[in-house]
Amino acid sequence: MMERVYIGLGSNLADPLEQLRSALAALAALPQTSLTAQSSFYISDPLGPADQPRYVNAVAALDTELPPLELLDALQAIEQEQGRMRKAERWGPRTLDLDILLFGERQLDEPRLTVPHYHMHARAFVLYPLAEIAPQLYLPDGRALSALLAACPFAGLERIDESR
Ligand code: ROI
Repeated sequence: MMERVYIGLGSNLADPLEQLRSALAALAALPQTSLTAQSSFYISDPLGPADQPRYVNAVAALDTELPPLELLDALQAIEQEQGRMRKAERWGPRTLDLDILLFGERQLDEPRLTVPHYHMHARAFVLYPLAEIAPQLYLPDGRALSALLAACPFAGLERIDESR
């Protein structure tokens, strides 16, 4: 069975734009999976400790036949291959985060994986890129993405215009 999955990408270390570009290429190369859409890149103020660089964030859509935990393993392998380093500090800087935001209509609550991603509902750096590629989306609990967006200011966010 093919399912539509949305992945949040984020980086604020070691050339974040390049981190995201190579992560997207790695997502496109996953087995039993196709990359069907990618948002623009956005520069975002750090959520968490303020004494860290700004992030680059984006959202990608995949169609995949991989089950959730196999996809999670594959995403973690990409994070590791791109030299993921994470400081001990909670909510500190990272070279690459790949988060499963939504997995079809599923609601999962497992030790390794909670879907929908618990923090997605109020994060501008997730909701605005997601809306770019899936403006009509509804979450599994029936909430419209447009309603979440209306409650989430476009603050601390800057879309990178790559056509300039
Ligand atoms: N802040 C921003 N702006 N973007 C992120 O991707 C991000 N990721 C995180 C924390 C540290 C919470 N802050 C972030 O994991």
